[in-house]
Amino acid sequence: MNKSDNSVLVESEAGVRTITLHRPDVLNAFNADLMAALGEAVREAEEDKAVRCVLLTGAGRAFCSGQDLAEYAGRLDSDDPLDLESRLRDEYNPIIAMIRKMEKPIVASVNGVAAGAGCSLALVCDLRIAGESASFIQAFINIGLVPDCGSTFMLPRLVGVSRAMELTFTGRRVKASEALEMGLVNRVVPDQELPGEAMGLAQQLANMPTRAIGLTKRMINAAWTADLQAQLELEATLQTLATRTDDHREGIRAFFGKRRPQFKGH
Ligand code: T3D
Repeated sequence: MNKSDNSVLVESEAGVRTITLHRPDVLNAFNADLMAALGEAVREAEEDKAVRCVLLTGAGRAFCSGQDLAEYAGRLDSDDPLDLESRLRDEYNPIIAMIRKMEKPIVASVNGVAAGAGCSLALVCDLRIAGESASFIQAFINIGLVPDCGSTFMLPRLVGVSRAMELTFTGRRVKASEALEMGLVNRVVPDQELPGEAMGLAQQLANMPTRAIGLTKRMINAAWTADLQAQLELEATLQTLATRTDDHREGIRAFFGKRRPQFKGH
C-alpha cells in the first residue's frame, strides 16, 4: 500500500507502515489538513492487522515544527481566531491518545528538529531513533504558550521532573547527543544512516510477537497511574491472554526445536 495526500505520505513494507509528515517548506508544521491526514493514517495503521509496526518521520530537513504559526497568527486578532481549545480537544488529543493506546509499536524516526507539538508527537511514540542533526525544542514557552499534545505527561516520565521543568521553562534546543544522554531518545545514528536504521528497527519489531508487544504497552501505560497490587493483577490477566496466542506456541516450539521462531503477530 502506497498512499499520499498532499500533507502525509503512507507506505507499507513487510509489516511496517511508514507515515511521513509532508509539508517540508514549513518544516512539517501542523495545519488542519496535516492533522486530519495524520489522524486518518494512524487510525488505518491501527485497524490494519497486516501492520505490525508504525514508523513516523518527517519529509525534508525537519521532523515537525509544531503548530503552523502562519495559519494561527493570520487569525489571531481577526473576527475568526483559531479556537485552540477545540482544535486540541477534537483534533490533536484524539491522535495522541490513539498513538498511546495502539497495541502495536510506533517508532519516531526523528530526522531533524522536533519543536512544540512536533516535539510532543515524537515523545508520545514508543521509541525514538534520531539522526545526529536532530533536535528537540519545547518551543511553546518561546511564544508564550504552555506545552500541549501530551508533553507534560511524557516529558517528566522520560527525563524526570527537574529536566522537564528546565526544558519547558526555557524552550531551549536539545541536540540529539544530549537527548540520548537524558533518555529522551533510544538511539542516535549518523543522519545518512537514519532511514535504514529506523526501518531496520521497525522491521525487527514487526517480526516480534505483536500481541505480546501490544499487551506489554498496555501494561506500561497502566503502570504510570497504578499501584503495585493493581499492576500485579493486570500482569496476571494479560499474561493469560498472551498464553493463548499462536505466537506464544510458536515461541515454545522454536525453543525446543532449537530454531528461530517465526512469529505471525497473532
Ligand atoms: O494547534 C494547536 O492548538 C496545537 C498547539 C500547538 C502549539 C505549538 O506547537 S506551539 C509551537 C509552535 N512552533 C514553534 O514555535 C516553532 C517555530 N519554528 C522555529 O522556532 C524554527 O523554525 C525552528 C527552530 C523549528 C527551525 O529553525 P530553522 O532556522 O532551522 O528554520 P527556519 O528558517 O526558522 O524555518 C524554515 C521555514 O519554515 C521558514 O519559512 P521561510 O522563511 O523559509 O518561508 C519558517 O517560517 C517556516 N516555519 C518553521 N516553523 C514553522 C514555520 N512556519 C509555520 N509554522 C511553524 N511552526
